[in-house]
Amino acid sequence: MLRHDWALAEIAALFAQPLPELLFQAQAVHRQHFDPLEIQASTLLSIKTGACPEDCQYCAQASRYQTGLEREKLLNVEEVVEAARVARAQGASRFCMGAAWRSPHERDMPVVLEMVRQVKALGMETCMTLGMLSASQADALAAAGLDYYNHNLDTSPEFYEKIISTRRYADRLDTLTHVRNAGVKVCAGGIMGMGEVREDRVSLLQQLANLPQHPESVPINRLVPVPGTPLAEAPPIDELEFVRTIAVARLLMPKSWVRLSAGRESMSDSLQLLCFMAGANSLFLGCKLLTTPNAAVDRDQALLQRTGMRWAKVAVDSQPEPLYYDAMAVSRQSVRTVELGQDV
Ligand code: SAM
Ligand code: DTB
Ligand code: SF4
Repeated sequence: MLRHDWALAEIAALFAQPLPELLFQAQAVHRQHFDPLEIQASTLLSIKTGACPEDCQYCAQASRYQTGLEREKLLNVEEVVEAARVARAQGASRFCMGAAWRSPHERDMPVVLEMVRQVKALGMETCMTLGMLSASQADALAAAGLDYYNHNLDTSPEFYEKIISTRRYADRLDTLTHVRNAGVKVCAGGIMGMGEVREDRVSLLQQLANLPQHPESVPINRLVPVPGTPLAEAPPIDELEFVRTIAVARLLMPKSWVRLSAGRESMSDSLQLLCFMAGANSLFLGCKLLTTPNAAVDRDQALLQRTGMRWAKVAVDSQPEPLYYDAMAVSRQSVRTVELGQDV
């Protein structure tokens, strides 16, 4: 049964267990709802880069930090569709488009709506992360056929103001409400390793799990330290604490895709496998995240082959061409169709 009434003490008790116990529980729950051999792959594209007015201390794209990033205007629809085609050929089932905006300007909405329509027409799932949304913007994205909207809570309500001052935690929650009400699937998670303590990780997971409906997708990012940002020198989170966080996210949100998100480039294959065994079953595929490098596609393909795992194939409405790129010679029969939109 899915719960939405987790107390902080209960979550803290899950975290505090011996790691082998916690991993065993997380795996048991994972196997009730998912094929543990399948990993869902999303590819990211920055459709508008840099010059962001916000002050998120981790971010390469905030204009107030000297990160040396080259800013780029909103891409045109053709460039985005071409990138989506490449991602599909590499095995990605979802294409995520991110913009360095506080919130989308009305002037840009027709362009992003067209991006959604055309990427969807390739037979891929679509996701966007454009900052805060009004209810009417969320409705417009839903009408264009957007499958997911990513908007992270990033950290606990208590730690949030140490990381971002240009908007409030409540603003983030309001956007998630607008997305949910519009009927778009919610992708919401956070970043580990920003100097927060375990209580903050407990509190962030409580916020996510106690939403009226669990986010269908929960990205767990490990901070990518970006030179020039205030968090450039943040000490990295302990690896096993990171694994614990994934395991507890899996226990609290059993039917959600838990994504091992930013930070994989600097993780060993063994650590990534441990994260999968703790219940992570999704990742970003492609050599770049938004502005920073990601693990190489060849390395990810090899990781799946070495571990005997495979890409999850996702059912989408229109599928004009085969979605699955058979790079690792996985037989057709072994590609199980995963139905999304679980009843949470
Ligand atoms: N501007 C929009 C917003 O902030 O909602 C969308 C893009 S923003 C880059 C998306 C998310 O990426 C952030 O909420 C944060 O969780 C994550 N992120 C950004 N920079 C990161 C970094 N250096 N390391 C890990 N995660 C990061
Ligand atoms: C999420 O949780 N992680 C992605 C996606 N949602 C948009 C972004 C990671 C960004 C990492 C830093 C960068 O490349 O700029
Ligand atoms: Fe802007 Fe998003 Fe980066 Fe914050 S995380 S500075 S809102 S691009």
